[in-house]
Amino acid sequence: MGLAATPEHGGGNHDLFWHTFTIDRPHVDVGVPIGGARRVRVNLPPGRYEYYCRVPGHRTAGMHGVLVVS
Ligand SMILES: [Cu+2]
Repeated sequence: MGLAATPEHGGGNHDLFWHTFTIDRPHVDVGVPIGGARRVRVNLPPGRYEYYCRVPGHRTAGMHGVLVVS
């Protein structure tokens, strides 16, 4: 199945720093520049995938979540 996910916490990146949309397994790692947005298409089997921003400090600041594919 196809799944389109927009990285960076739901919209364009309006912060003063870049972010990433990262999943460890399977490996997904998309950088989101300042003022930009990226769209990534990945094929994932049903399950739960933890995603996060790998910029130091961002994950602990709350930039993470769970992607559920059904
Ligand atoms: Cu971030």
